[in-house]
Amino acid sequence: MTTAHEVNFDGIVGPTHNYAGLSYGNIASHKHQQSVSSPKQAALEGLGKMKLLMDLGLKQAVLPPQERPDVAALRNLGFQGTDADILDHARRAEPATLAAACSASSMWAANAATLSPSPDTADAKLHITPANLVSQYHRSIEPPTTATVLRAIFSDPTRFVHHDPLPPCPRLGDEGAANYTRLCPDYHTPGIEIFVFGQTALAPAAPAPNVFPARQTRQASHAIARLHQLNPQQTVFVQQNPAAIDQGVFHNDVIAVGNRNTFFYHRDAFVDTPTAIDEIRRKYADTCSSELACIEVAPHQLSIKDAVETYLFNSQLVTLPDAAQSLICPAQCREHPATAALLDEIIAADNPIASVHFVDVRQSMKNGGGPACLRLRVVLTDDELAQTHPGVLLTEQLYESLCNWVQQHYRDRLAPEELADPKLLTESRDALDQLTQILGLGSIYPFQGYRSSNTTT
Ligand code: SUG
Repeated sequence: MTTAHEVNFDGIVGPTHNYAGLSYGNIASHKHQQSVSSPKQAALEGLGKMKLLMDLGLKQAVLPPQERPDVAALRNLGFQGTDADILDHARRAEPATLAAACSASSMWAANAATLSPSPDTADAKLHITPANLVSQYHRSIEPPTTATVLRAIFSDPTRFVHHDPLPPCPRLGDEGAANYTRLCPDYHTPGIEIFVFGQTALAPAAPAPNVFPARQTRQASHAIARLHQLNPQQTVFVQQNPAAIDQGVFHNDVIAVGNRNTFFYHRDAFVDTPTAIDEIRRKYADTCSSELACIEVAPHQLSIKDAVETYLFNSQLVTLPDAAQSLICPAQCREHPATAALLDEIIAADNPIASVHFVDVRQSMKNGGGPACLRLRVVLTDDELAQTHPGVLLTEQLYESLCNWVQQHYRDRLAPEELADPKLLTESRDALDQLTQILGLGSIYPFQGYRSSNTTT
């Protein structure tokens, strides 16, 4: 019999992790702009979370960070000279552009792509579409390398279908699996796929003055569902509540999470939550011949503001080897009395969530990225897993190598004014060069193709 697994692919935090306040609508990013970061601590926190999941008996994998500073992106904006000149010119002319070219934002792998697993697609293949991430410049430069990495990891064309990112325009803004949830009785059986978007139909008109524009459009969500050959009876499109977006819910995974037969969400997550939940329940029952467990949090139990502050819904909801489900929560949830009390209630109640594990990913949280943001879920059958590049699958040995690699290459602290330091560029490239060897991925970075006359000496 076919079995399938959910494999969490976590983005490794890159050596230039910093706080630049780049993300409009992301409260944590705004609040911490210009503070000093610790790339080393951030990367070790991320690896610590991956190790916890591996130790819990789950399948865990890694995605390499992108090449940053992205000198080629700065060159495309007209900055000229050697790499060191370009960094210096950008620093003086447009520090925010320099910071964007240095962002380690690919760590938030939930935004890397949308993947529809083979039990759901008409051709029974796994479909992959990298997100175009057009809404924020610093993220819009991620898709080419994301596509290269995903193609290197899932290289078998008989099992994996790679689509190009959607055309990069605001009407088709796509932020990947952060706005997507799959529910199913078991990973290898057909499930329903929920796409959450943030704008009204045809004309994404100017938002009201106090409302942040959403980052995922209805048109983008529909396009992905068509490309992935999903059955409309197994697909649900839901609109995010603009008032929640306005309070910092810039992706749906800040206010809802689902796994297998369980959907955990805030009552104010969607425009018309009762109707959305009715459709989700009905399509789940029709597709899966069983009942969905819905765990709804009401505003009096937890306000949207507190949900955004603690990132409760940005927990990972996972199925442990004994079939019980567990929430992997940010440590902030334990430190916030109302959220901690709510978690106690959820564990005690009659629902599939049986336990909670807390993880400390503070460096990422300060940029608005919790445990769920850091991972891209990929459902793979045994056969597909066997065809996946093995070098990225986490083992004890790989974990040790990656920790040593971070210790060797990453800075303890990085201040905003250090981003133009040509030594940071050299250090980062050296680190990434070594990482591709550790992961056995071959050359995937632009600098590995043209590291010659133009590089800093
Ligand atoms: O896109 N933060 C990311 C956080 C992404 C969170 N992902 C999910 N919710 N799935 C973003 O807003 C901040 C970078 C800075 O300000 O330096 C940033 O890009």
